[in-house]
Amino acid sequence: MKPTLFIRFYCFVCAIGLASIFQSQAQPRPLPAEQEIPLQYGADRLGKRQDAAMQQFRNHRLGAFIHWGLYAIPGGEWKGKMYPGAAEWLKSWANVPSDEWMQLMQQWNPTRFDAKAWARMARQMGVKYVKITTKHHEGFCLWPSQYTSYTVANTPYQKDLLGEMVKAYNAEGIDVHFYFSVMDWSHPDWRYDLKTREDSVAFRRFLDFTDNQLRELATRYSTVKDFWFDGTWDSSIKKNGGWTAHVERMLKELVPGVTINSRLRADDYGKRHFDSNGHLMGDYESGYERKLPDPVKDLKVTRWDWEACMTVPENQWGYHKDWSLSYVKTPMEVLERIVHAVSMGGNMVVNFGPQPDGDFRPEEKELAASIGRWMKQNGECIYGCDYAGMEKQDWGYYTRKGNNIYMVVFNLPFSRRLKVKVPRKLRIDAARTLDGKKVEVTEAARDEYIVLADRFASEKEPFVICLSVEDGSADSSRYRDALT
Ligand code: FHN
Repeated sequence: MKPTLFIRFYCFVCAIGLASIFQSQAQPRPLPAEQEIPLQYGADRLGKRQDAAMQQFRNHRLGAFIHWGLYAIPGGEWKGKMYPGAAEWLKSWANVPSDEWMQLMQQWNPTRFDAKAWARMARQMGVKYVKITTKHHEGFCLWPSQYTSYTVANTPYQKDLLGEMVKAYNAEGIDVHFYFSVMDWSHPDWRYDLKTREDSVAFRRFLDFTDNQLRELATRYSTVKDFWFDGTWDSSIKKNGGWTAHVERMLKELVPGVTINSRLRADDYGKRHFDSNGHLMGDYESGYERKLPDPVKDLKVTRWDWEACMTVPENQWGYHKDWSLSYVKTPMEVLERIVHAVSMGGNMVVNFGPQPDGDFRPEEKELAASIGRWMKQNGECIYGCDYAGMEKQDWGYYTRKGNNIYMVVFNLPFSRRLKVKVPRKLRIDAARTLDGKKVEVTEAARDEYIVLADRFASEKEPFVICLSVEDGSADSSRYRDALT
């Protein structure tokens, strides 16, 4: 091998090796252009998508997740035993065979389901989009799919739940996103890996079935704005990077402007989310599940669009009867995660697991109402906002929209003086509350201001101060660095 070829090959092997070690963190640095390897199924684009549909996705910032399926019926309990793991995985925890699990369909009759009430609750919470589990790993479809009998049409309820939801959310001005699990425990052709020729043949049938279901969803519900894939981590999918690229293309042809999460994709080498050259596949990174970037160290996330999702108990997506089995976040903790995500240029999706009767548990209703009250007053610092480019301070988070920088204060110091360090050449002209009352701000040192938060001393919830800023030539001649 020629030395240059050898170096390129060596770099490639290192890149693949490192990539697989850090696979789950999924945030590699792109390789220098000259070291990139040719890929057939790598990223379709470099950098963020800039069209109107993507801009809308980004501006929304706050969404809700709905995990609803047969697993809501047992709610974490099988044959008298309570399983503390995620309720939507109960079939797997309790080793229930698929045909036995699917008997639950005979009990699926959510008589208290009221799509309009669900949509009102979402609007009052201030979410701009809702992600609905059209089909979770168990394989039960909330729409009357013609490609399987495991659908809502064959339950006592019969009606197209997904259709009702799409209509009701859209009527409230809320976008609908479709969660879709590729892994389908109910399908005889699903495979975790492809070890034999028979596996490959069966799995090809499975991929055709999945194509049909996706085409069906995209055409039956044409106002869908996003497909959010899950259950794509197994070797069988990683060996079918070409299929994942095809699905993204197919959906984009069927639904102009649709957005697709990074979880769908695998490249030619089975590398997921980011291809072997370090470029994001899909439209936004979707690896932040029940976790967030480090607010100080992980600023690389501001280079691509991303969306995080989180549960309210530690790890329950579907309805679980017993929330006392793990820590349950308070509304203010949930709020802090929402603000944190926006401060890092991401979206946040808060999960709800409706009861089998179609109503929400009281804790979820209370959570939606508290977040909604706060968003009504303070949504200006969330919607359409982005990473502010400011040094993080202990009192909370910054977000930014144009010349407004928002300070979202979660920890008021005893001094009530909030330090604001600005990048060189950024000047703060004024500070105000969101309802327009002046807040005192003083230039305290070079590139540093103090905002006096006296008037907020009695606040019981996080509060917001808006700084009007100007980029340009800050006059720092009054302050000079110490000569040491
Ligand atoms: O296994 C699922 C889980 O049940 C849930 O749907 C979450 C939502 O992001 N996704 C999977 C795990 O990554």
